[in-house]
Amino acid sequence: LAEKKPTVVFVLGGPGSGKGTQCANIVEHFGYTHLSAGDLLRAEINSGSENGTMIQNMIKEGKIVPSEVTIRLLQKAMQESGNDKFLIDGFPRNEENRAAFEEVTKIEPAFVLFFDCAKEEMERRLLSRNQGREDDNIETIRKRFKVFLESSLPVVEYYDSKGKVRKIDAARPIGEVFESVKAIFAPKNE
Ligand code: UP5
Ligand code: MG
Repeated sequence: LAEKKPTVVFVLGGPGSGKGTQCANIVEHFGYTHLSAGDLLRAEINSGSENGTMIQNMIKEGKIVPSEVTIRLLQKAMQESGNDKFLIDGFPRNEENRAAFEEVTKIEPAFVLFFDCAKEEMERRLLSRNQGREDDNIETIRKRFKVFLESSLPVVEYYDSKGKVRKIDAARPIGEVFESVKAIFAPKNE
């Protein structure tokens, strides 16, 4: 018998749209393992890996790290988790990420959760986060927005064309956003 493929939900949205915040809530209620591609890359920098400096420079510029690096970290985290349900947060960020993940893992997402939020609101959130992220300064934030619009939104559009996008208005308070998220994950009862 073939091994059962894991369930993957991609969680996408602009910088500061609330991906990490909402994923923490989903984990508590629905038993998924949360894998933030950005967190995995930051951990890789801190581990002193030979790729660390390259990753750090790319994050500082808001650029997308080569797929092979990110996919290797995601696969390793999936294997080590022991779970078979994953929220992949902040990945895929461009068409090449998307195609490479599918090619390497043969996994297609069950659906894509997309947090829709105005740029002004995202900028406000990032500038007041104060968690010492090297990319939370106005110059890098502007670069992150540009990359999001040019490279990441087309991935959302691709999945939308396949009917896989669940779009959430993420500009509301955290609890209200989670009510909408819950409605997507909860088993439907008539
Ligand atoms: N907050 C959250 N929800 C709120 C709400 N509803 N109302 C008011 N405030 C709210 O939230 C951001 C802040 O807003 C927090 O202070 C929160 O309390 C508040 P958070 O949940 O952290 O938002 P999130 O969408 O996760 O924002 P994040 O900054 O993590 O998004 P990015 O997509 O920019 O960052 P990520 O870590 O995914 O990527 C960083 C960089 O890594 C990228 O720019 C890129 O250089 C690199 N990267 C890759 O190269 N490849 C990848 O695959 C992934 C990342
Ligand atoms: Mg995040």
